[in-house]
Amino acid sequence: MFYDRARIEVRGGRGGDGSLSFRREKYVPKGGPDGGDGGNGGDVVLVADPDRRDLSFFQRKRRFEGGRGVHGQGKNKHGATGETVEVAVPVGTQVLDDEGRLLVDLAHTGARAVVARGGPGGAGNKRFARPTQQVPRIAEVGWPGEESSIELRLKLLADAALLGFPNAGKSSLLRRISNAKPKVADYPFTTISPVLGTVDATDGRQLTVADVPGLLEGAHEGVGLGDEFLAHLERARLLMHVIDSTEDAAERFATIDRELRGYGAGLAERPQVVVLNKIDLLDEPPSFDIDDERVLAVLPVSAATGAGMEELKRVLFETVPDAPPEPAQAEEVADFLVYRPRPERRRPFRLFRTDGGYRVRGEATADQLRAAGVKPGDPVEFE
Ligand SMILES: Nc1nc2c(ncn2[C@@H]2O[C@H](COP(=O)(O)OP(=O)(O)OP(=O)(O)O)[C@@H](O)[C@H]2O)c(=O)[nH]1
Ligand SMILES: [Mg+2]
Repeated sequence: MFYDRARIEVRGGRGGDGSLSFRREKYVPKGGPDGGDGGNGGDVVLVADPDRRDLSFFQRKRRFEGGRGVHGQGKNKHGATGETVEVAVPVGTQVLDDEGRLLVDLAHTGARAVVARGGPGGAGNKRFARPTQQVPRIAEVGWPGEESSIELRLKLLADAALLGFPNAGKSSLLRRISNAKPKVADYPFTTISPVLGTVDATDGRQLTVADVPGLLEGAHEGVGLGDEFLAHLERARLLMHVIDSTEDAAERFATIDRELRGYGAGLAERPQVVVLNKIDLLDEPPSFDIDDERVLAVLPVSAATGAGMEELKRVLFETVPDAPPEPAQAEEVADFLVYRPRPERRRPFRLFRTDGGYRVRGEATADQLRAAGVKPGDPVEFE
């Protein structure tokens, strides 16, 4: 089973607490405050990994949490930052927030996106020393990390994609030209999830081709297996439109073309190769005259006998447009399609640990205090 969607929960690590400590040295009767700061919590980062094929991993694991920041200690020792948790996702994964808005597109190998930042560490009591308060008996508690529920969606990254009516012979063709072995049968919708195959040229070049479930009239509105699979075509630079040549090819071409236009996202402008399959069933070569600048070639073939396969491969390598160049620092950047400023990370209130309990500066509700680590029954004092 191929999974192209997943919903996961991510949470940044909690910041470490600041330390409440006083210097103790021989011959120094009253040492000053020396509590160090807590370390920041670790982030959760998605990384586009070419070895991941789909999102099935997230069927088993749905929660990811950054490492906790280490508490500060006496002698001004600051706590270490919590561990960054890297989560591998397939190249081509898009990240959406819980309202379905696109946040990030991890379209290149090595692209990274922080999806939950760790919470800031708390300040140690040394920072609260003032001329008027030389014995600060408070240290700040570390802050919880960001938390959110995000949706992952995978769009296949194939150089070319096969599309057409059910039963046209798309899977049979992919079996012929690539290393993939999708199921073939004489009923519609044999293929119910996309399959990727690699095609090798004699000179060592390689291309990936996607076999996408069959489309019907109205697919862009959800008819048949619907528009989810049209989304997988979005990233293919060449469309290979497969038509059963025993059918009315012009009519089939026009129907599928309407679906591409209806779906939008530039599919109707994509260059195409029309593949007239099943010529072994015809007495005469198929005729399909088309004057359309998107159609770069019309190829009569038979996936059953293998006729026309070498020509099909040759044309494929000739016509697939070059991939757009990878960004110079692919390891560093995710493609942020939508810029949205992060919510302000100022703490709504400050929470301190005291000798016996907590002290709150600012306004805080009971829920907020619980989220910040205060347990029911802990003594809390408001400033
Ligand atoms: N005679 C003949 N039959 C073919 C040819 N190509 C495919 N078929 C048959 O057509 C039927 C459908 O083939 P598939 O490859 O499963 O078609 P598909 O387009 O992947 O179909 P869906 O996955 O249902 O969309 C099968 O019975 C194939 O054996 C061909 O060139 N000649
Ligand atoms: Mg199929």
